[in-house]
Amino acid sequence: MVPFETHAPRDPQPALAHFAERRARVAATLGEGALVLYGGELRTRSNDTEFRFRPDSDFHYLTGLREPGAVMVLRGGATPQFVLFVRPRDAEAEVWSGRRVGPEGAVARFGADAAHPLGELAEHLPKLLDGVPEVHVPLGRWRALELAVQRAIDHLRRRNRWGETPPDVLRDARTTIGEDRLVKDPAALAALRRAVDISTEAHLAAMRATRPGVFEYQIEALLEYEFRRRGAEGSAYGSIVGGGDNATILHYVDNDAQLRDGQLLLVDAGAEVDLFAADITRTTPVGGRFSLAQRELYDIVLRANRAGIAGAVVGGDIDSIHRTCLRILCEGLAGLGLITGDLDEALKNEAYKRYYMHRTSHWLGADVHDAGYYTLARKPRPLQPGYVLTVEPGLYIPADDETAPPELRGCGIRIEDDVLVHAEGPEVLTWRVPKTIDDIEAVMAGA
Ligand SMILES: [Mn+2]
Repeated sequence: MVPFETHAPRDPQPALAHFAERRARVAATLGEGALVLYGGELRTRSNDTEFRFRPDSDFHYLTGLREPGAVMVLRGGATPQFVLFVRPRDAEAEVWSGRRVGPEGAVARFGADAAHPLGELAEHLPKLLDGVPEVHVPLGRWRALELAVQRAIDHLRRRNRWGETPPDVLRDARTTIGEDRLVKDPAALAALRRAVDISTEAHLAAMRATRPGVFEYQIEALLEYEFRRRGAEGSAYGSIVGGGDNATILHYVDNDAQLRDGQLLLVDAGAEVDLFAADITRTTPVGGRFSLAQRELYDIVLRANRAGIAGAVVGGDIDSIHRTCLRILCEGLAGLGLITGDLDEALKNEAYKRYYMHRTSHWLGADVHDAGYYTLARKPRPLQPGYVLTVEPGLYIPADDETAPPELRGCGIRIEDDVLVHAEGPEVLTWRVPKTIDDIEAVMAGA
């Protein structure tokens, strides 16, 4: 088997122009203010080994730099505008733990107007913040970064009599950048589309491999093999592979059970490409065919998924999408006898919560649950062209629910698509992942 030849390798030195465009957009919102971000650091996995480094999404979104221990300063009204602080070059350390870009590389390759070793942050930060009225820093995210900013402000305050002016407003940088990240730019969309593409192939492979006797972790391994071999960085989040009543555990990640005939398998998995995430869920019958009762339950969720997607239009909002889905799910639950009485009453008293306990949508982007507020001034935020969101209704029937038909007990179904809002209407990025009963059964039968 030579499965690699058809896939273009990832460019180890990708074009960086879009990062400069993002900085220009964000800088234009800063006025005379400054933005200070930290890229994060290595985290211990056990004893002296670490998790693979994954930079902070905001930091990477504006720099493209993937090194631990880097700080960026972006100023709206002064030069140098874009300043990076990075680990200095160190031949011996680089032999052990990998190449470093160093201050020179930060200028030459990453477009910084100036760059310094990280150890000089305390010396330079007051100069960069002198006369800046407000500082945007992620509040409550990196204690060391907030402390460095605080110290720089203290320094400027003490020097006020000598002509220096401290900032006196701190703003949450996540709000500032979240606004920009909400509307996906061309580079973000290209990465998202590629993440979805790769995830689509992985879900198809998972469907083809699903059969009685297979273990959940084997499906997980297959998904992640497909992600990596097709050039994704890996999984954007812990893959959920849950057969039978494991599918009723929303964040099930044990993935260690053996699949049995008659069960449904819920797979929630997505690849990460250029640090953008796909997020896809499909539910398939382990034995290749849905039972009649399973079809009935599946159809309810599919109808909710489609109605929810139809609501992903300019001026719509994720609260209305959620309510649309809830109504369809509740009608379905009533039809199955799982909730009784008046529909509006059931919606109001949340009788459905036993079977549907999560929200229907979240933003999708560099983080799987992406940046940007959902609610503004206590009102749901209207959708705009360029927003990307998930639509993921589900129904989860507890294994011990005596009111449910026996064949539905321990069934969990979720159908999750990634949707891009256009002025003309919703685009389902994940349209190629089969979701009708016929299409799923055809793929599982070898189509
Ligand atoms: Mn999701």
